[in-house]
Amino acid sequence: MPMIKVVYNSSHLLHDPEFELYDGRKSRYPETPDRIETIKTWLEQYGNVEIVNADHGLNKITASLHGSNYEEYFQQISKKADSTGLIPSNFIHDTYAPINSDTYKAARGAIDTALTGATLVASGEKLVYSLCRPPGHHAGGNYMGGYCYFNNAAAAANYLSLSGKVAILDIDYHHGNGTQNIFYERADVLYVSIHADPKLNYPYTNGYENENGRDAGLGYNFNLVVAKNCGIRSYMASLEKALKRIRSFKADYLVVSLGFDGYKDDPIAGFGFEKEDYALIAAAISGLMLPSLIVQEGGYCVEVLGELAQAFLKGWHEYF
Ligand code: Q9C
Ligand code: ZN
Repeated sequence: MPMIKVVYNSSHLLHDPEFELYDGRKSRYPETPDRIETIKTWLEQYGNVEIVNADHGLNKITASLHGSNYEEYFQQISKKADSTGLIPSNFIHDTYAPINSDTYKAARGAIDTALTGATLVASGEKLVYSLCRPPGHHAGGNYMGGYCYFNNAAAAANYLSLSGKVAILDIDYHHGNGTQNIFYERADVLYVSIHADPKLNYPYTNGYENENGRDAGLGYNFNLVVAKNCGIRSYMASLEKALKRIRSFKADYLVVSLGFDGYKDDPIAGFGFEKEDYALIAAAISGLMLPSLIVQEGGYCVEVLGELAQAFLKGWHEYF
């Protein structure tokens, strides 16, 4: 395994919601700080990685992605947050984006983590892994939801699009409705996602296979639906279709929205994947031979996340 730069930012620790709300009932919030800590610690011990701290001087780039009102508003309400963490507003899409007093700072750190990774890839690194938390792919141009506040992968892709064509491959269990929303009318950034059926799974409103893009972006959005617990064999068939579309697009850069919620024991999701399956998935993706940024999205079976990340990096073929 070559040495891989892993971008990290400790401000995610500040964002630790007390509970999740669904139908008026409280339950444990699965998107916890130890998710990222366990991946970082595991890779430091068992992976050939160099930990790089996120650069915080990159904030102008968010403004063009979400609009300056969005960031300003988020910063203001973070200051006023009460104990429920739920603030109804135009920007908040569902009850899965609780805001406490440090949420803005943590989310800002996550997007900086992605952007730092993107600057490294733009300057010649072949593979960088941004340990973003909170995750981002459910955050759209003007909404938060699904544990996501700023769209980290979209910010990275948008940055890389200044230097070439960018494909985003989203392999989180859930459809990245926010990423789709941000690039839906663009032809220079291709969004390809493999996810569980939105009729039965979050985000429900998007992720259908007939959503192909609009105007200039028509044909540059590609959704592939697979069944819950489908297993690696049938998943690989969809992954091959996804990779074929990316090859025909002739991308210069790849952004992988990497969720580990396909793991068989994930508490809220699951494609029935074994640990080693992440190495197979990575091997297939690395066959694209593109300079790539991996952006962490979901994955909630905390005790194995380090091993899943290690398997993924080990499976990524060296071509450099
Ligand atoms: N009680 C990501 O994986 N709803 N977000 C789950 C379970 C929200 C997942 C309901 C799922 C959001 C980044
Ligand atoms: Zn997910």
